[in-house]
Amino acid sequence: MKYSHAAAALKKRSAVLRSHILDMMPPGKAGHLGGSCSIADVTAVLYFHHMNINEKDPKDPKRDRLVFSKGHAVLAQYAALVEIGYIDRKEISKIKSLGGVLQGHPDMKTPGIEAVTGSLGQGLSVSVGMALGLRMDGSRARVFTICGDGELAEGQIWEAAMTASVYKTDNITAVVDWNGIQSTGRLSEVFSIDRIAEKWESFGWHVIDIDGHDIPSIIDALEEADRITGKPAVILARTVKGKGFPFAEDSAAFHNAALDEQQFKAGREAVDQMMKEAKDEV
Ligand SMILES: Cc1ncc(C[n+]2csc(CCOP(=O)(O)OP(=O)(O)O)c2C)c(N)n1
Repeated sequence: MKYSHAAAALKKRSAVLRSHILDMMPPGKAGHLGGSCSIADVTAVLYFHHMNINEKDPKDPKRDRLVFSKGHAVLAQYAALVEIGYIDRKEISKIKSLGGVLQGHPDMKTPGIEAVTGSLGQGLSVSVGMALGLRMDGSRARVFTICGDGELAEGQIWEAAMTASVYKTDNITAVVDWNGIQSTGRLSEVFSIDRIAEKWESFGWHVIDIDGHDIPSIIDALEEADRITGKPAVILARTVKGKGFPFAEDSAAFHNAALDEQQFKAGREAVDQMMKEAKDEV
């Protein structure tokens, strides 16, 4: 598919994010490759197209907030924060080391990180609180929250979903990274979560169902979510776990794994191919 110039530029951004994610996982160092790559395209559109951010000030009160409720996938967010310039590129190789700015799960010491997450289920509650607080302050800032489909097994997600709906929280948009796999296998085998769209609808949310790797669809979905008033919106982003790295795609094996030398090399080749394709599409 030929993209518009803006969409092609975003495709290139998501290739760069995947490149940084790979660099956070040199051979022998474990990391959450699968869930970071499934959400990389959504992350690129949010930071480099949709959200209002101040590149000079990660704490600008007017900024839109992005919370990774599925905190283990924060590599995608770190990659974007490096590109924005909030985090020094040199921190990439220091990830998960003592004194490093980037830890395995999100911490508010890291510039651009809005909440401590990693214990699944909590980030949506934090985000609803943020959204209500911003509204009370008369702020026009919006809150975006990335949830995993496996994470939807957490009861707290549904308490937050109810709360957002009761309080007509229309300045929050949740994105469910619907890759069909959690840490140990497919949702259908580990803990089946059926009728996801109907669940959100019955909790009072406006539901948008998209291909979570198609940049124009992501752009349109975020714009649709913005237009919804009087209720929160959720984007169900159909994705592929490990997207972009053929050896890791649609597999639970790379949920949190260390690559070997050969896989890392294959990953680098995949990134080079992604960059080339992104250029060809412009
Ligand atoms: C409360 C809690 N229970 C268990 C875990 C361990 N854990 C980390 S990731 C994960 C699976 C998450 O699956 P999903 O939300 O689908 O994430 P994705 O596949 O997109 O990476 C689990 C069970 C955790 N982090 N928090």
